[in-house]
Formats: sequence, C-alpha cells, structure tokens
Amino acid sequence: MKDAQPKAIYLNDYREPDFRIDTTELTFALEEDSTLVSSKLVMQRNQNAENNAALVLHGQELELLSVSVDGKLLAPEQYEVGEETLTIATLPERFVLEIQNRIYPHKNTALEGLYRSGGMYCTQCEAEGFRRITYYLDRPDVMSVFTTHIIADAEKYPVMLSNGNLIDEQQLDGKRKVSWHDPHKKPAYLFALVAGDLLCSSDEFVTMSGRKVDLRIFVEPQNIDKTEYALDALKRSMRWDEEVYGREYDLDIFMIVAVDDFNMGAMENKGLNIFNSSCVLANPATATDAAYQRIEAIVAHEYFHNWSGNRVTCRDWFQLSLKEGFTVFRDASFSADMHSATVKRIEDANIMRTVQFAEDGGPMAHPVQPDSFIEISNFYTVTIYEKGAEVVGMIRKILGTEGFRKGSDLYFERHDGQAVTIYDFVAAMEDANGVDLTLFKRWYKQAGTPRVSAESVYDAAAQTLTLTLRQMCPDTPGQTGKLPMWIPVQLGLIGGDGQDMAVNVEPASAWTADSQVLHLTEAEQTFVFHGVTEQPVLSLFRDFSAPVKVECEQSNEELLFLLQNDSDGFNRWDAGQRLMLNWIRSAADSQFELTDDARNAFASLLADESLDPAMVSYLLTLPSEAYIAEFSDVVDPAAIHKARKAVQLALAESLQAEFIACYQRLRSDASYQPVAADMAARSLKNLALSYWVKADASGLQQAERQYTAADNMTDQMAALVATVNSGDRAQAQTLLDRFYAQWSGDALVVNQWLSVQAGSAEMGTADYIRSLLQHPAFDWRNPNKVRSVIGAFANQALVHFHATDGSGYELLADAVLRLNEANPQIASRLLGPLTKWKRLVPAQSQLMKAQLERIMAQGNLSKDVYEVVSKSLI
Ligand code: B3K
Ligand code: ZN
Repeated sequence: MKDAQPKAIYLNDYREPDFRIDTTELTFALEEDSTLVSSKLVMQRNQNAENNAALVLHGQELELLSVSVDGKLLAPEQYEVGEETLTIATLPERFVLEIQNRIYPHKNTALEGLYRSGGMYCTQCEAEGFRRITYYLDRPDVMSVFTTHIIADAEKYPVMLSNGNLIDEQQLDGKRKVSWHDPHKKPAYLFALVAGDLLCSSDEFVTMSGRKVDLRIFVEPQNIDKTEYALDALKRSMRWDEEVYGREYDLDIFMIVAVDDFNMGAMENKGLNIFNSSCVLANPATATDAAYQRIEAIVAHEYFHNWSGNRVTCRDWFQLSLKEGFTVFRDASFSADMHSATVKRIEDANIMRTVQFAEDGGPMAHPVQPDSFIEISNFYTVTIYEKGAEVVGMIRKILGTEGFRKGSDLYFERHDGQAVTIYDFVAAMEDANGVDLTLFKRWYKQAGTPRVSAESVYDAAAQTLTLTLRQMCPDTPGQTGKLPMWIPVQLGLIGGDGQDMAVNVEPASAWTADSQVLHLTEAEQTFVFHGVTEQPVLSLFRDFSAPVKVECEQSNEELLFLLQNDSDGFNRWDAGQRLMLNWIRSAADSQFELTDDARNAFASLLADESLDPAMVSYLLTLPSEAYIAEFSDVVDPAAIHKARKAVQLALAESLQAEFIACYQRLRSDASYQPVAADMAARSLKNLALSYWVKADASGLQQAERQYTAADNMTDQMAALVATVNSGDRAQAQTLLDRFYAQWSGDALVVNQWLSVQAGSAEMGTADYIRSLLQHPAFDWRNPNKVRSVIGAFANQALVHFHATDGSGYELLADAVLRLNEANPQIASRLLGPLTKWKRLVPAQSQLMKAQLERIMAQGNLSKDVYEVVSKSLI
C-alpha cells in the first residue's frame, strides 16, 4: 500500500474524459527478460471537457523510456511522472503522442497486464490492467481503434495473437512480426495479446447474414484433445444469440486461448477471449458433467459479451453490472434452453441464497450500482453479477418476453459503439414498452436482501382469500431507511386436487394474469383473490421471481403437499428445501426420524420415471451447510454439521432400497456423451450412490466398482467423493492414491483431487490442509491451485474452517498475508469467509475478528486486501 490509507472513488465524481484517443497503435517487442512497448496515440481534446486541462495518463510499474508529441521528443521537464500517472501540461487540440516504455512480464505475479503463464505470454486488462502495459487513458469511456504489432522469436512464439483481424506477417532475421487490426473501437480493458507455442482446433460458423467466421481455440500442445466441447458450445452460443437476441458476430475470426494461470474464469477481449484452462478444456475422461456445463455457460457468457459489454460498454466501473448482470442473465437463459430451465433456476437461486444473500448481509454489501469503491477488483461480486442478472430477470418478468426483446433491440441499436450507464439500459426498456420503471430502479441503488412476509385469510362464505404482503429491506453499511421496491411476486393458489385455481385479483391493476405476477410496490399491500372455492395452499415466488427472503408460515404438511403437487418446479424444490430445513432445525440433538408421509413422498419421487432425473436429484439434495447458515440467526457451524448429518443418515437409511433401485435403474453401459439427458441421469444415479454409501457398507463396495469401471470423470469423481465422504478413511486413502497415480500428469484433474480432500468434512482439517500445501502438486503462484485447496477448505469444509481452536481462521489469514503482495486479487477473494464473522456464535466470532485484526496490523496491505479487511472491521 503506497498511500497511508487508500482513497475511495465515488460515482458522483464522474466526469467525461478531457481527451479522446481516436487510434491506438501498439508495438510489442517480446525480448528475453523484458518487453519493449511502443505506443502511438492519435488524440484530441474532448470538446465537452474543460479547456486546456492537462493530460493525465494512467500507468503502473512502468519504466518510461521516451515521450514525444507530433514527432518531437519531450524533455523531462515537459512532463511529470507520478507514482501512477504521466502528466503532460501543454498540448494542442489534436496531436500524436508517442511513448516508449519497458515492462517485465516474467516478474508479474499479480496476473494483471502482460504476464507469463507457463511458456506463453498473455494479458488480462479488465478492469485496470492495461495501465501496467503502457501509459494510457485506462477508463472504459475512452474508446479507440487498435492496431497491434508483435515482434518475437519465431521459434519460441510461433503463435502471436491480438484483437481483430490479422493484417500482416513479416520475417525479420530470426524474429517474426505480426500485425492485427480491430476495426471496432473499444476501451483498453478489452485489449489482449497472446504469444506462445500453441496448437489450435478450428471450425467455422456462418452467420445469419451468410458471413463465414473462423473459429479457433488455442491450447498448449498436451491439451489439444480437450477443445471439442468448447467449440461446440461456441457455435451453439453464436446461433442462440442470433435467434434469441438478433445479435450477429462482427469480425472474420473468433479466438479463444486457454491459459493455466488466470485470476478468474475467462475474459471477453474483443475477438480474442482468454480463458482459465479449467473453464474451457474438457474431455470425457478428465472433466465432470459439472465442468462441461460450466464450460458451456462461460463460453456462452464471454461470447455474449461481444454485444453486451463490447459493442455497448460501460461508461465507468460503477456500471459494471450493465454488462455483467445482463450477460449473466443472457448466459442463464442460454443454459436454461440447453438443459432444464427449472434446474437452472434452482442452481441460480441456490447461489443467490447461499452466497449473494450472505454478501448482502455482510460488511461488503453494496448495491448493484455501487456508489464508491477503493479497489474495483473487489466489486466483481455475486451482487454485481448474479443479483444484477436477477434484476434484469425481473424486468423481463414485468415486461414479458416480447417486451423485453423490444427493449434489448432498442438498447443495442441506440447505444452501439457507446459507453453507457445502467439507467440507459433501463431507459431503453422503458421507451420500447412505454412503461415507467422509476420505482423499479431502486433495485440498482439499494443494497441488502428485501424480506417479504405473507399473511392470508380465507373466507369460505365469500370465496375470497385476502393476502397481505409486507416488505422491508434491512440497513446495510452506509445505507439506512430503505424505500419499498417493485417486487414481482409470481404465485399460484393450489386446490386440494393439486391444481392451480383460476382467480381474479383486486386491485386488478396489481395483477398480470398471463404470467401470474402480483406487483408489490408498497411497504404493505393487501390483495383480495376472488373465486377461491376452497382453502388453497399458497405457492409464492414461483420461479424465484424476485431475489428476496420470504417469510410465510406453512406447516410441514403443506410443504410436503407443495413438494408433490406444485405445477411450478422451482417451488417444488423450494418446498422440499424448507421442509428439510425444518427437519435439520428439529434435529439439533442429532436425532431425526422421517414421518411415513415424508418417506413415502420421497420414495415416490425416486421411483417416478416421468420426472426429469436432474430435477429429482435436486429435490433429494439437502441444503448445504452454507445454505443452512444463511437461514440461521446465529451461525453455529458445528451444530449445523451434526444436525444435517443426522437428517442425511435418516434419509439414507429409510430410503435405502429406493436409492439402490434408482441407482440400478439409471446405470448405463453406453459410452459417455456430454448431453443433457445423460447428464441428468448421471446426476441422479450418483446422488443415489452417495446416499447408498451412507446407509450401508455395500454402497462403499459399489462405489469402488463404479470407480474402477468408470470411463468418464463424472462417474469416477462421484465414486471418489462418495468414498471420501463415507468416513472410511482407509478406503478413501486407497482411492485417493489410485486417483493421483492415474492423473498426476494432468494439472486440471489434480486440482479436482486437491479440492475433494480440502473441501471434505471428513478430511479437510487445518493440519491436513497444511500438508496439502506441501504437496508437490501445489503451487502458490497458480490461482486454480490456491482455490482448490484454500478456497475449498474455507468455503466447503465449514466444520473444520470453523474449528473451535481457531486453526482454520489462522490458516486462511496466513494464506491472505502470503498472497497479499504477490497476487492481491486472489488474496482479497480468499477473505470472503472471514468477513462473515459477525454472524457466528460469539466464541468463533471473536477468533475470526482476531485474524482480521492480525491482517490489518501488517504494514504493507494491497488496496484489495485493505478494503475488505478495513470494511469488515467497522
Ligand atoms: N469480465 C471478466 C471479468 C474481469 C475481472 C477483472 N478483475 C469476465 C467476465 O465476467 O466475463
Ligand atoms: Zn462477464
């Protein structure tokens, strides 16, 4: 940390840039230990900005060699080099600025800017990494047309890539020079460069207007057999975006590069997406179904950014959700179309409830459009991404699918080539539909998870149901006294026959009959349903229609009824989760027995072959410990762990025969295909195995048979996980050793092996984690490995992370301090679990706080870590 106290940046301070950069020409000479960067910027003053303002360029850790304006070298007194700036005071209206500087990619461990991963060069510029490459106006509202030349050893770096189309190639004694030109203007955060000895898989796509696009995936040679699925997912994404949003690709080539050292999942650089190898590489033997689905979703997400993010970008980083929320919403709809919409909704609600609600209830709570930040990298959060997507989803619920499409068409047409705000997006939705979303916009400005409570009274004589809904949103750091939001409540009233009743609602203006949505817009509102011929069972917030916490008294019998009868698949699952939560609460003394009704209901779900197996698998999955914690007032991880285990055992034992039958029914000898129906069957089969293993020793034997026979990672990994979690330590170790012996040469598989152990309640104690950190497979410089061990431990092995001696917290704090300087982004991300300290039982809470204080007491905190720790300690 350079300043004594890093300063916050405020949305309210936004003003237009003083200068524009019309064109950017970059030359990279990749030398043995350093890289020489030459940039030529054709610039002009922004007519809307202050006259005669000085030009202040961003730059970090750059070795400046020369600056010239209009061909004339500037003397050192004609510019000023600050810690993170280069200032030139006197400049004409229009000018050409040329800068030369040197950078050291080999020493770059932060993985921001230009760095080395394995034997190759790659870049990561979002949000503010470009300033580590050269001095520039590194802000998203400065958009420029880029030309990039790369000069490097022809043998070591046969592949040299940048954004746009390849325009030239030359041999220069021993070196090669390639030139790329991107005709679409873009902010610097979308710049990318790759150089390495890579192989590529190619395909092509013909766009809706008949243009041919080359598709290429570049990988290190050993991974060339892992590109097929991503190419397939890419083509499906391209077609889907044409069909569903009318968006066509706009360059002659689209490239993806897989790199091993990457801070997040992937990056949507124009025409040259760079991916964490774990989010793009797959073959049946090495990748699980879950990995296949993640790859499909991320390939789609990055591709969709080409319009929602690149063609139309963000004015400033407070608008991050403009591109991220919308693009997550788009990739979620794509995944819903590729697999099961209900299952996708369940997965998304699960993330909202376990991770986003926790963020909203903690010290880093922020609105979808934040007001301030210290370090923007800390704001790539579940709130910006997932809650942002939920907010877009609510707009679609309000406008309907057609109205929403009209709005997105207008948005893309109106703002193509611009850097805009979240409210420009909302305005397009309003203008295309003639609606006023003023009230709705509070979703963007108010942090915190709204609570909605429901009370109903049935009048048999009048055949009416009177429903009173109340909403309130708790205070969050810096925000008190929140105003009511516009909450779409999709609902149904279910009769004794299990069917939805046809109803009329008063006031009619608050009800959209087509979509069964009730519009709650005030703190308290009463609605009267007419034509209610019998006492109904209420099904509220179907399809997770708003990201809120619902308080609605319903008995276990009613929940069981909903689980069996609701026409809304999401609410069947939700009722089951609420029921299981009730069970877990009642099993606090570690004793639990299923009622006959419950047993029979779950047994018939398991046997019902007409249901989607992926859905049944979720219906029978207990809420995770993190989920249970989020639904507890005071979190006691040890008690949660014990109670959940008791319920799990009761389910396993009382449904043992059904689980075995289900497992046997879904076993298949057909060869592995990564297609939706097969994935769904495998998910239920492997869930059944996990229960079988808990119930009886024969399950463990079956797990070993499955492990040995498996021709794919999904089945192999499921058998391994079931065995590790069985509690039979000897058998777990046998399979773990066999697994490592088989896969030690494949880094991505080894990472899965690390995280199975680190995230397991049976294995992942702090001592065990410390031994994994010494394993030759571990490497602190590789973010995937850090996540596989430390991340899995702190986020999944909750009972050990929260060990009563504080050893888990100490381990996490040690890791944060170790990475603070080397890779601040990863250090800061690891902190998440510690920030929840106020929610824990007092003894744990104090231990957690003590570790945060220990971190705070270290002198040299990065902005990233400082922001999270200091806000957590308020
Ligand atoms: N836009 C990138 C995330 C960049 C994170 C920078 N710290 C990936 C994505 O959301 O598609
Ligand atoms: Zn994104």
